[in-house]
Amino acid sequence: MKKLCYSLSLTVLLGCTSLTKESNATTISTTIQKPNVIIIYADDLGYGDVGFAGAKGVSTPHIDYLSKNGLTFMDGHCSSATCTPSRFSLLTGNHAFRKNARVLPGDAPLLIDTSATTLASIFQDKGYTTGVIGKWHLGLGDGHLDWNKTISPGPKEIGFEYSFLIPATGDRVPCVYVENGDIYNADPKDPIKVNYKRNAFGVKSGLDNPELLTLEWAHGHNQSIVNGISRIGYMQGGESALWKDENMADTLTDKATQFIEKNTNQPFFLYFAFHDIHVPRVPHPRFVGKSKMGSRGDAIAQMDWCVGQIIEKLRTLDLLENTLIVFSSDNGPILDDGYKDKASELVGFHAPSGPFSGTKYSTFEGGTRVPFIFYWDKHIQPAVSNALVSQVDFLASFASLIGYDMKDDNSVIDSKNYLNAFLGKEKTAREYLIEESYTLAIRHKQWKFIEGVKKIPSWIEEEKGINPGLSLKDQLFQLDQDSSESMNVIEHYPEIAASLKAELQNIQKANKQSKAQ
Ligand code: NG6
Ligand code: CA
Repeated sequence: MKKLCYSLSLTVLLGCTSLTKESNATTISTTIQKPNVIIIYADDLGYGDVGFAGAKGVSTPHIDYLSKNGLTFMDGHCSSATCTPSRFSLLTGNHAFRKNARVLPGDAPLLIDTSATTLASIFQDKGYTTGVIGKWHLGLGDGHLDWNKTISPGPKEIGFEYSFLIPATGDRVPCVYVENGDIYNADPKDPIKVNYKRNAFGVKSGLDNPELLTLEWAHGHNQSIVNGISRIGYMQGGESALWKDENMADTLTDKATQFIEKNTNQPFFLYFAFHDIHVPRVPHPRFVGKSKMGSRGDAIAQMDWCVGQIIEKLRTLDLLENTLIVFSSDNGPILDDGYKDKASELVGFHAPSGPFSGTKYSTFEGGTRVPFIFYWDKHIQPAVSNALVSQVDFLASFASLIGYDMKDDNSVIDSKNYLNAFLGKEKTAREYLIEESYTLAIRHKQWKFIEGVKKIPSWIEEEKGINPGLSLKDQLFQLDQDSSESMNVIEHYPEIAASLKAELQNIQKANKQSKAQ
């Protein structure tokens, strides 16, 4: 077997048995080879959408393999119940409320400060080749974006050497890939124009030309038509570059496996962000009918296949033992997210959020508690962990893994080092955890406090048919007795609610000088 001896092999502090919850003060140092790290990030995949968590009507053998042979977190969270904020936290180590990050239109400027330390920049700093492949949704350019010129700033300016992107989401224009800042397969004679305010180009739309659609829209998504599907936003041109939704999983997986192949002899960090299972769900014909749940289930099967391709590629290249794989999702599940794809009608007994209430957009647990696996052959022992963990901590934890010193770093406020929990060496992690949606919630021990809102956005229930978990008043739930958050007990425990509210405010106030818990 080929042993990988990277020239940059480093000393990593691991294996301390007497750590305090936050301590970096490890005492035993072990020399290990510098591992590759791959974060596989599914989109809108719920806690219960995977086989090992009880999915019905679809099987996910490759994700189940990671779970069975890795460390599966039962209380693992993305930072927010929607995409852009979660991705922002994943990459910056900061909560999205600090930047007021919301779901972005496809022509938004880059949301991440290029001078900030990021998950990518720490790996780059330590000599890794870094790459991002798949859905971006963090904005591109400086606010004066011309899609026909090399786009900057973008992933490169925050630490990704290679990028192959869906710029925003599959349901937003422009429906083209961007490779290293340039439109993939662009034809300079057919420039691309994008407008999110109005149909400035007079193009056909889902609203005016429903006869052209192969997938009907339910709400929103009635503007430019690309590949028979109407999207959010208007675009013109770029015919040669337009993606085919049914080939997207193959295209992205090819790019990811090529990236791995190219970096066989040097350490790499790959952030592989799937389009699946976000809308529009248009799996390749070979996955159609693979589930009993229509296109949403088929997209889960397709996504699982992509995971399998990555594992297989690593195995073929003899890299599996030297690669730490994280599998997770950017927010909870959603059935109807704007297209008539029968996800609700065909869901049957399948519970996308598992035993929890709430989904994408919701403040209840189903909004942020997602599939969450750390797999590292021979280094992480197969187990289940009940530690309270968050993706916001990946930055500081991976910094610890690769020996990046964050002591003097002031751009990262919220990310904390819980490497020992992520490697299965400790059973506990966060004492407090923030969940973002239209409000903020804070978890502590068995308690969950949800801050009241001034107004409950009506569209969450009306359009999406989901319980937003919001109230005009503060709420308190006792999760050990009420995991579905059905009984607000704030009147019984006012002092607990008050202390959690105070802690939430402390965390909100934390800044670069006084970092959060
Ligand atoms: C919403 C879209 C939804 C989805 C979401 C972002 C409508 C009515 N809804 O505005 O379809 O695109 O934004 O999803 O347009 S996320 O996973 O990227 O956060
Ligand atoms: Ca998402």
